[in-house]
Amino acid sequence: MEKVLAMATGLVALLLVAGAGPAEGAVYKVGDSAGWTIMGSPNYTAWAASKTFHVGDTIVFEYNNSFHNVLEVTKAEYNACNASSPIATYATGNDSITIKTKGHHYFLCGFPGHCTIGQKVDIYIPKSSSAAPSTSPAAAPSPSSGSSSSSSGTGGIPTPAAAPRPSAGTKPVPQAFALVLAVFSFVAVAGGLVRQ
Ligand SMILES: *[C@@H]1O[C@H](CO)[C@@H](O)[C@H](O)[C@H]1NC(C)=O
Ligand SMILES: *[C@@H]1O[C@H](CO)[C@@H](O)[C@H](O)[C@H]1NC(C)=O
Ligand SMILES: *[C@@H]1O[C@H](CO)[C@@H](O)[C@H](O)[C@H]1NC(C)=O
Ligand SMILES: *[C@@H]1O[C@H](CO)[C@@H](O)[C@H](O)[C@H]1NC(C)=O
Ligand SMILES: [Cu+2]
Repeated sequence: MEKVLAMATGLVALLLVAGAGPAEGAVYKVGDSAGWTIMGSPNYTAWAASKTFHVGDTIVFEYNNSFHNVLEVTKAEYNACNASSPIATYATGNDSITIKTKGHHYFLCGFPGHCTIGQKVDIYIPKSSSAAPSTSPAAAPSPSSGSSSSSSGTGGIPTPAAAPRPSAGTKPVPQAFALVLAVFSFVAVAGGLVRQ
């Protein structure tokens, strides 16, 4: 009986690991159809305000890299349109950037004059975003969450991980949980076989 439970748990856990793929973050093209440009003077502040970003979402900058680039900068540099010492530089013309932390993420075009006339965007994820998980998805798995996973695993019923949330930020947690569960279950099965 214990063996069957453990095997069933392991199967569920493996399905969760395999099925965690589709629950990825949303992808937003900056400026939507306009892309990353100064043509038509898109209002990127208004564009960003129309979205609700979450940790794990990806923003895509599409542009002709003969005329534009993407620089991640500090708040002060963003406000001043100062492109002299960016945190990161992107220049492929098709740059996908996954937002891994809460707070502000400031981007501007480093071509002369472009930022000043509005080619800048602040991707902001409120600290209060996705209040459900108490542990930050961006943080490394903590020892406490690991032990709670294995102790709940003794019951053989994977309750919390069974309902994947739409929010991408929670993805790594159930995936890690399911992996722990799978390993635990197979160990349990192996142990049961030895005892028989
Ligand atoms: C862009 O949109 C924001 C938010 O809607 C607004 O406050 C701002 O005045 C707009 N900027 C321009 C240049 O129209
Ligand atoms: C960028 O613009 C230049 C000049 O208009 C053009 O020759 C080039 O093909 C464009 N590149 C892309 C990738 O669209
Ligand atoms: C731009 O930023 C750099 C580095 O933060 C700083 O040294 C420089 O004085 C700034 N330039 C202007 C015009 O504010
Ligand atoms: C940008 O890259 C994505 C995938 O990485 C691709 O689907 C898309 O067609 C690309 N866009 C351009 C304009 O190359
Ligand atoms: Cu530009």
